[in-house]
Amino acid sequence: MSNIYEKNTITEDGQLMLKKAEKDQIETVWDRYQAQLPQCGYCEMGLSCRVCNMGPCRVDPFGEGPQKGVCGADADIIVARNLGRMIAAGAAAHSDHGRDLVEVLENVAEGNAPGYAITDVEKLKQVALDYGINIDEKAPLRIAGELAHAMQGDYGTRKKELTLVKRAPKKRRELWRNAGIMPRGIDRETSEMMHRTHMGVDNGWQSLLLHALRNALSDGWGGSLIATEVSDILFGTPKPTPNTVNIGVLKEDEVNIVVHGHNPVVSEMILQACQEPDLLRMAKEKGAKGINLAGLCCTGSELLMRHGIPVAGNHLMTELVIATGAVEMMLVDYQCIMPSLGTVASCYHTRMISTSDKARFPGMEHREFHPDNSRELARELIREAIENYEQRGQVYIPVEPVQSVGGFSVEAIISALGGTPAPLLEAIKAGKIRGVAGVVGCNNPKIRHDHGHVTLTQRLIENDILVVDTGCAAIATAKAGLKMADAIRYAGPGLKEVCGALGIPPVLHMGSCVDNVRILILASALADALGCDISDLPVAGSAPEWYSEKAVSIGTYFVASGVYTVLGPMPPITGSMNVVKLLTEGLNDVVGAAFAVEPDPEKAALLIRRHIESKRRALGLDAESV
Ligand code: BF8
Ligand code: SF4
Repeated sequence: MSNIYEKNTITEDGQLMLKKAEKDQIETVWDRYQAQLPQCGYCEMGLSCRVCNMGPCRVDPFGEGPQKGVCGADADIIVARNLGRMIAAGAAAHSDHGRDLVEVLENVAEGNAPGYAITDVEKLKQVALDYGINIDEKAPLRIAGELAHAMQGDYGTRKKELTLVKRAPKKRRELWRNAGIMPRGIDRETSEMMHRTHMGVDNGWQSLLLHALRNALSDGWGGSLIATEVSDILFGTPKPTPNTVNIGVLKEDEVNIVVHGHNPVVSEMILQACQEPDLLRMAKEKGAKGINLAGLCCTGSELLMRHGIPVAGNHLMTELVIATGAVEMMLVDYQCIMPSLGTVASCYHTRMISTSDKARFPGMEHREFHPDNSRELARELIREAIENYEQRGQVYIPVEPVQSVGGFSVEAIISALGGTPAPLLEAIKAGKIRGVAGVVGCNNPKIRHDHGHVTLTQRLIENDILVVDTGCAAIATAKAGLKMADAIRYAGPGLKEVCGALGIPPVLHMGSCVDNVRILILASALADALGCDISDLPVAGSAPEWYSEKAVSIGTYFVASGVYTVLGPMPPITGSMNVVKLLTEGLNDVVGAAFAVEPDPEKAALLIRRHIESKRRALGLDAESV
C-alpha cells in the first residue's frame, strides 16, 4: 500500500475520489476517524456506563481502579446492559422501518396513497394466509387492509408469539420456547430491553443476554421480515435483473439524482417521477440528455433489486459521491446517513433534501413525504433538481461502472433452481457446493473499505461455498466484479459448474439489510427439506466490516436462529470475559450456534470453511477437512 488513499479503500473510485476530496478540502469520515484516535479504551471494552445520573461510571479493566459503578454494577452487568441497548436500538430501527411500510399498506387499502399500489397480489395473499386471514372472494385492497391491521398486532403485546415465526423450522421454534426466548411482540421486546437495562432492574448478565436474543429475534422474525414482505407486496418481489455499480454510474450529461437511506417508500416515488415524460422533456430543455437516478446504501439496493437501478456506492462512499460535483439532488430518508453530508454538499451545487418526519440533518432542506403527498412532492422535487442542473460546475466521474446482476429474492432463487430447493440440496449433498455463507453488513473506517467483504467472499467462492449477500457488503462485491455474468470464473470447480448450469453468479445479491430475513427464509427452506434444524446446516454468516447497532441485532438474530456468525470488528464486550465466553462458546448450548470475531478476512474464511466442513461431517455428507 503506497499511499493513504490505498490504505483507506481497495476501490479505485474511492481512491480517486479521496484525492479529489483532499484537493477540494473536504473533510471525510476517514479524517474524522483519525481525529478521534485513540478512542476511549473503557468504551471500546464496554466498561463505561451512563445509564443514570449517579454516573457516568467506568470499571477499570486492570483491576486497580474502581470495579463497580456507583450503583454497584460490575463489569459483567455493565457490558451486558450496553450490548442489550445496542440490540434494542438496532431492532427498533429495522422494526420502525417495517411499521412505516405497514402504514403505507394501510393507506393504500383506504385509498389515501396515490401512486402506491399492490404490485404482488400473490405475495399479498400468501402473507395474509400466514396471518390466518380468510382471502376467499376478497378484493386485494380489502385483504391489504386486514393484513396491515394484523401486522400492527404483531408490534404490540396481544400475542404470545409473533405470527411469522411459523416460517422457522419446527425444531427451532421448540428450542426458542424451551429457552424462553420466543419473541412475543416487536415493540414489546425492545421496550422490555430498555426497562431491564434501567438502573436497578435486571442485573443478571445471563438473563439480560437471553432477553437480547429474544429482542433480536423480534427484529429478524418480526420487524425486518414485515418490512421485506410488505415492500415486496407494494413494489414487487425481486427477480434477477442486470444493473451497474460504482461512482461511474453518475452521468456527465444527465441530471443526476441520488437516493440514500433505507425505506423504499420514498425512493420508489422518486423513481416514478424520474420516468415521467413531462419531466424528461423538461430535463432535455435544460440541456441534459435525461434524468439519471442512482442509489446509495440500502434504499439503493431496494431499487437495484426490483428495477435494476444503478448503485453509486456503499456507506463510506456517500460523502465522496457528492464530491464528484455531478449530483443535482440527494434525497435521504433515515439510517446510516452521515450528518456531515450537508456540509460536504455546501461546497458543490448539490441540493440536499431530508424526507422523513423522524430524521433531520444539518445543511439539508426538509420536505416531508407522507403517503398522501408522495407522488406530488416527488414530482416537485425532481422539477427542482432539473432546474439545478444549470448550476453545475466542473464534474469529476473518474471510472467506468461495473456490470452486475441482482434481484435474488428467495422466490427468484427457487425459480432459478426450477421451482424447488432440491437441486441446491443435491449440489450440497454431492459436495459440489460445500455450503452457503451470508456475507452482510456495513463499512467501517476501522477496516480498509471493502477489503473485508471482497477478500472473504473471494476465498469462500474459490472454495465452493455459495455466497449470498445484502447491504453494503452486497454493493462491495458487486463493485469488485463478483456479480458479473461471467463471475463464475472466480469460483471453485463445483460452484462454477452449478452456477454455470443455472446461469447465476456465485455471489447472489439478496437485498438491503432488512432483507437479511431472506437469508433466514432460505436457510429454513433448506432445513425443512433436509428435515433438520438451521443449526445443523453447512451454513454460516459474517459481518466483516460492521459498524451499526442494526448489524448487532442482525448478527444476534442469525446466531439465535442457529447460524454461526463471524464478526470483523470486535464489539464492545471485552471488558467482561463472562460475556465474551457466553457469546463465543456458551450460546452453542443454548441455541446451537455462537459468534466468532476475526478482523482478518483470510482467517475468517478459514473459520467459516472449518465450520461448514464440520457441519457436513455431522450430517454424514461426504466431507473433506480444511
Ligand atoms: O442497513 S449495511 S452501513 S446502509 S447498517 Fe448501514 Fe450497515 Fe450499510 Fe443499510 Ni445495513
Ligand atoms: Fe453508574 Fe450504575 Fe448509573 Fe450506570 S447505572 S451510570 S453504573 S450508577
